[in-house]
Amino acid sequence: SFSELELAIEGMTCASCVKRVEKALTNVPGVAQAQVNLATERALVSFDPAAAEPQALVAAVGKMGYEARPIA
Ligand code: 9UX
Repeated sequence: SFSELELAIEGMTCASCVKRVEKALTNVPGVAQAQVNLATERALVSFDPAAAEPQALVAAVGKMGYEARPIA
């Protein structure tokens, strides 16, 4: 079954940033879904924990030029 991880994302300033972060996250193998909220600067990611490490999600966002930090 899937796990959910919430990320705090720093550096997003427009709707295109949101799309870029969502795409970066959904392109990580094992990620089923990623929803990014610009107003709250958070991402909610649904992923297969056997296929994707939380650190890979953080790294994928970082590679796009934003900073991600897991919450709880
Ligand atoms: Mo919007 Mo985000 O023009 O890096 S894409 S600011």
